[in-house]
Amino acid sequence: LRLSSLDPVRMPEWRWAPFLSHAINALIPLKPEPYPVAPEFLQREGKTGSKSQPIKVTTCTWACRTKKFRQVRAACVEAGSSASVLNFVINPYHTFDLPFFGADLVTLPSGHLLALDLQPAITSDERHTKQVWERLMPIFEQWRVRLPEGGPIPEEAKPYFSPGFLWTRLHLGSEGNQLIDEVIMPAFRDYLNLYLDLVEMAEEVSPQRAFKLLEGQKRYLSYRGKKDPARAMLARFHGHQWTESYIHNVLFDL
Ligand code: DBV
Repeated sequence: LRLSSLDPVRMPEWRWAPFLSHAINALIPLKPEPYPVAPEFLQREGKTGSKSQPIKVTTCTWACRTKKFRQVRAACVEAGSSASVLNFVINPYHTFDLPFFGADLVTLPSGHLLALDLQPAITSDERHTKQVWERLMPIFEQWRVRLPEGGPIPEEAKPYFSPGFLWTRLHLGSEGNQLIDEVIMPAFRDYLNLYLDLVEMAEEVSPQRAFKLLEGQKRYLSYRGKKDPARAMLARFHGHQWTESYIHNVLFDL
């Protein structure tokens, strides 16, 4: 039983544990404090599969806040051969001109879906994107050449991505696992290092600017909540009511 959002996520067999551990360790110098998460969302058990071969599902939430982060949260799903997911988002306070850090690491029976990005809160605004993208692009170029293209993403989603959106689909098995170790893990570290460096340098903006950033953050999170690709899966595992409340009151809660 998890009592606080800072308690370690304990899920044996969970594919993405090394990624969350890395991120938590990288956050320690920022003195993370617990982020309030209601107990029914800290840890939830469910079942999938068939009557004769049920599969146990666990969904856990790890979350914190820091001086510059309104909310850092990880949605962690472990459902054996059915699914293993880490969806990790860093939400900065809107008083800093910072993008979101977003990672979606998804293993399904059909393969791995892997997404990594520093996503803008406001688009078509050089002050918000220029220094981020200048430093992100070389990192993106370094890793994307080693990965197959993930394929098209919806047109309406494009404003919410950066040009450094790393997005791939990999097969299950040893080849995919090797790419996860040799490309996805170091790319995750690089994206997070860059992000934490941008955060360290960030200074508070004017109230006018902060208002604009807040509007942009709300638009982004409302889009993510409305279009959450995990909605159907979570509803199957844990029911519609719990899922809607989890999406709107925990995952995308601004
Ligand atoms: N995605 C979430 C949350 C998840 C989650 C909160 C709790 O935003 C998981 C879990 N993503 C998840 C699952 C799927 C995807 C797919 C389970 C598979 C859905 C399915 O096939 O049934 C990146 N994630 C996707 C897709 C994209 C992203 C483009 C494919 C969508 C599709 O094919 O319709 N999600 C997207 C993105 C970020 C992100 C860019 C941030 C970097 O979190």
